Amino acid sequence: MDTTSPYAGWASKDLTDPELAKSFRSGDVRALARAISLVERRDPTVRSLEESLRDSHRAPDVVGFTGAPGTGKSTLVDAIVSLLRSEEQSVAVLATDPNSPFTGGAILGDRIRMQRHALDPKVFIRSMGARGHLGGLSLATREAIRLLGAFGFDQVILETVGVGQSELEVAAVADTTVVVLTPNLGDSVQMIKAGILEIADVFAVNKADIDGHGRVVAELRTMLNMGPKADWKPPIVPTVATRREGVEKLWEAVLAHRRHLEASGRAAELARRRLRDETAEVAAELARERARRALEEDQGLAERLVKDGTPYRTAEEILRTRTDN
Ligand SMILES: Nc1nc2c(ncn2[C@@H]2O[C@H](COP(=O)(O)OP(=O)(O)O)[C@@H](O)[C@H]2O)c(=O)[nH]1
Ligand SMILES: [Mg+2]
Repeated sequence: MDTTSPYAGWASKDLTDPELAKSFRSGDVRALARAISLVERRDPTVRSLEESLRDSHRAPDVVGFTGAPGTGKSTLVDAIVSLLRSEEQSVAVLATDPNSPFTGGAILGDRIRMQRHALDPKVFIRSMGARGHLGGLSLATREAIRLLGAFGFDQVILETVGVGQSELEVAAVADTTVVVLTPNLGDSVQMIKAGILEIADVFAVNKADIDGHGRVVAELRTMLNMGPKADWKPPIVPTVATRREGVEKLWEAVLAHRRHLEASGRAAELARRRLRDETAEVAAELARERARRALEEDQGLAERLVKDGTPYRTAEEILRTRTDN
């Protein structure tokens, strides 16, 4: 069990919300939802919550679904949720939309589609938006995943909306990334442009009930064969999400990739690197906050900065001399 915390070592102010931690521990899903909102807002309360949840830290398995809008990601995820529930596994779905300033209620269509699971306490579905934080979504997503693990979820599924740099960042949070394509050639062109093919551990070629499906699979195979030899060759799984066809095979492929990560030692390496990256991001966030506050509170410092025009020196001075956060 890894209890390393990106906030460890930072003096935390008295921001504890014991009620929240208590409800969270008792398995109150509203406490979980609230904690995720705090994470999204970058609210410092999360730090004390993290401290009080240290002993229940548990890293869940994370699989990400990415691909152009309309390829059937939500339908596939919904089918996988059903599959996991039939195995008595608990599952949380985080739908992330880097372009959406809205949270909680965003991606309404997806929420409606997955409503069949709405009354199941072992299923948690939640969307997260970026709220204008550059890179903030992947940080918030990582923290949300940690909360979901502490809450006790076995599996976490990420669904990203759209294709772009921020989707890649979010996908990098997952242990296994499933790229969803369809017989629509436009999708694959978009994917290639966005560099999304490279991040695929598994391909789902969805809408196998539509013409042109075989051609996309063949193209993909050719493309993969042209790439450098790697120790993992992404399997290509045809699916018809609406009829739940191929979904078990798809999940099998995800599990096979997980076993590969474990067997090759990559899983542990990835976990370690992620925690380090996250800690660096959190440190940057805290330092930025500290600098902003110092320049607001210390007029002398702010004046000197304007007079000398030395942001580096001033930043270093702030980091050296101020210890608050
Ligand atoms: N024909 C066909 N339609 C599908 C399939 N999977 C999903 N769809 C439809 O494609 C549309 C977009 O699906 P959705 O899951 O919302 O895609 P997302 O935007 O990638 O999450 C919906 O109307 C689905 O019913 C499939 O396998 N075959
Ligand atoms: Mg969707």
